[in-house]
Amino acid sequence: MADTEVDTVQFNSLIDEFRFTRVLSSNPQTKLISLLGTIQGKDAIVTLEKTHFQFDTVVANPESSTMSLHQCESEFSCMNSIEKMKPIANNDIYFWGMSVMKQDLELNPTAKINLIWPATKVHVEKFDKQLFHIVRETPEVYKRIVKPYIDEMVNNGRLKWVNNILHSGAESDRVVYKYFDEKSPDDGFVVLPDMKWDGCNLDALYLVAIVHRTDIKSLRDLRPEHQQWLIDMKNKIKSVIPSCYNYLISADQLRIFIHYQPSYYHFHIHIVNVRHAGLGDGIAVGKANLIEDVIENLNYMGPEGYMNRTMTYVIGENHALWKNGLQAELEQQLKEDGIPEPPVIINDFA
Ligand code: G7M
Repeated sequence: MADTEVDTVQFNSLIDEFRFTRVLSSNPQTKLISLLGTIQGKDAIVTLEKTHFQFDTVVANPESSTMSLHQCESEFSCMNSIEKMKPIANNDIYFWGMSVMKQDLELNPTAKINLIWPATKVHVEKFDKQLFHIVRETPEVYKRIVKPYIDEMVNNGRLKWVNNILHSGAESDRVVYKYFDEKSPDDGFVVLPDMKWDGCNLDALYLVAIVHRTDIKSLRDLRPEHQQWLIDMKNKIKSVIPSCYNYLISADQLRIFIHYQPSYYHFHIHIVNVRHAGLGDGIAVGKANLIEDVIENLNYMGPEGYMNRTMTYVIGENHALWKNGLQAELEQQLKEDGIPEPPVIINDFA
């Protein structure tokens, strides 16, 4: 089978073989639930996401994520698709109840299913419920704690999916835009739908731009000399992406940002419809850095760029960096800042 074809049979049978272990996380706001289970004895993570409603909206042709868009109020538009209704109550001018809506695998699917199999410990820890903290990463903390972790992550096969996209034609039928000039191969990049996006509902548009160069692992590696490269990439994205979607989204409706810490240490950029708010912490401060701000910040940094900056971000207790030193670092930082430790709360209700 070519790399670009989706192996429907394999996907179906893997989902059939999934044996549930426990719920990793569940979010009623984003309508997402992640389950841990096993398939053939190996850890598997299934994430289910209820799809958004359609109403006179733009639906991309499921065969392609780019040009073939149609705008319609069809039998699947939200009001037209109501098949059954059961009232719950009413009061004065207020009425509420439940409904069953018409579903169709191509035109109005119920949910998007993501499977990671075999899932590594890092995957399970990322999806698992956990407490989060705000921590300051100084340049010294970066060198001592974070850099060794990145070096390990880059060499442990976690970037296989990135290399598959860049060099082995994976997801090539979904690529929205490719820039490559033999004279400057380092400037090359590929834009394609992020695996978080169903590729249909433009309100939830989520693309990822993956660069060809391998010397930039994260925001930390950006220096003033990269500023023009970032500007060019941002301008290409803003010029091309609206045209890929028949200008139903405009350049100023693209939220373009970079995660720190990212999950994958090969430089990539998130491109999301500004209307899309249901992304959990993915677009929150303490994680997402707008590309415009990054470009601007490079004006005020020395030649070492982000390497000399203190970065403040959110880290989960399951993250290896937390256990590898950021927890101890945070305790030290709070002490140095003179922030008192919280009182020990004794539960004597028992
Ligand atoms: O947090 P970080 O900046 O590392 O985000 C990486 C992004 O890559 C996330 O938004 C993922 O949903 C996306 N992503 C991860 N994988 C494994 C894939 C993949 O195989 N294909 C595509 N298209 N996107 C991916």
